[in-house]
Amino acid sequence: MELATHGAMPDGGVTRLALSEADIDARRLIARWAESLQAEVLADDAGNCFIRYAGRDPELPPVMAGSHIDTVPGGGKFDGAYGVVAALEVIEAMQQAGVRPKRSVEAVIWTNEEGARFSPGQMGAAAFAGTRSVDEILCVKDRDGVRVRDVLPRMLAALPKARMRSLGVPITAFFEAHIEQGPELEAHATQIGVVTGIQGRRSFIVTVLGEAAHGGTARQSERKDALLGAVRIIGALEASVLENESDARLTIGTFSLEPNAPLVVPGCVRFSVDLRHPENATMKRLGDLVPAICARHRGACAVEVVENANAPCAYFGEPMMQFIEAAVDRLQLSRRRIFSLAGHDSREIVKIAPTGMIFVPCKRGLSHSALEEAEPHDLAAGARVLAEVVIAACDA
Ligand code: HGY
Ligand code: MN
Ligand code: MN
Repeated sequence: MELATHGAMPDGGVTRLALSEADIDARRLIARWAESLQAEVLADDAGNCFIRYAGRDPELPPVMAGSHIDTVPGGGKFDGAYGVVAALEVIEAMQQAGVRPKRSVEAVIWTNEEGARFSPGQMGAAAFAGTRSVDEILCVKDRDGVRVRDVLPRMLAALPKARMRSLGVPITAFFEAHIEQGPELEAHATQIGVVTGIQGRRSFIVTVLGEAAHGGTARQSERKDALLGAVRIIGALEASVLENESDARLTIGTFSLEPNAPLVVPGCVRFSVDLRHPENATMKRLGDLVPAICARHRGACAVEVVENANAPCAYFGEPMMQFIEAAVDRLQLSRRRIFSLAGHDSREIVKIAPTGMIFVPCKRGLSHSALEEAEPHDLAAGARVLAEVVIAACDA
């Protein structure tokens, strides 16, 4: 709740975009919490932050647990933030119980999971996993032309006691607790979701280039109206991509037009296409349709399609799921396996270390909304499962 005050919106939602003042203030707050936990704060060149509780053998690769604290505009209090706070709770519980595990525990804040300001997301986790270069992510610009490299130093300067560490240190395992962001656990009155994997995602930026013209005089037949072109393309995307594909998800999340004036025929329209599907072959087929559909329905305009993310389904594997299930059973909580339709930093970390996710229910499955809600007893149950798996992995 205290974290949610950073970026709080009047409607109860949270807008805490990556590397914004709210994000920086939130990290300052977590660094203060770290001090009271007698834990050390570390950071890397991608802005990922680690709150480290040293183990008996500090040389062993740490067990990491965490998530992200950046949100979408008008997001909720729990998406991401829950996983970071739960990881801090694990450290606090160990510290208060006087438990010093064999391996160190690091609570992690991955930078820019949402990609709402600097796209695509999962930026910090991808840099840690080595799947995206730091140089590349530092050049990414937001819609005002501000680059990651222009704001990252401010965030690091806000953590003066943070010890810089190289990217991608070896880790024993990574665990992410997260709200489900879907209705399944609530519908089945189940306390814990043991996540089997994460559905695939492809995203594109489409630019429709027409010609600005006088809205009153330009002949309809001679217009290169970028808006009408974009509307035709989006209509065709919806018809082609979603037909007979009930598991497909298509989101046109950003849309801008120029010059955006009532009396001017729009000369340029830019919009995002976010496509998801739980099967890789179908994901590939549907994603490959996007450029063809844009070309076919562009009319008199030109169209440019740039694919800026192409992530196949990720799977956490049987051993990890059984490892988490054993912990849930020790705590005598109800559980079910669940496939994540939302993307997470774990998608990147599973490429380099044993990784598992723990879901807890959220009200009506709502997320990326001010209406996002979760019950304290569910959040606590998830944090206890996280503590169980972290301590088990520490002492394995
Ligand atoms: O988009 C997603 O699925 C995640 O919330 N970033
Ligand atoms: Mn999230
Ligand atoms: Mn999210």
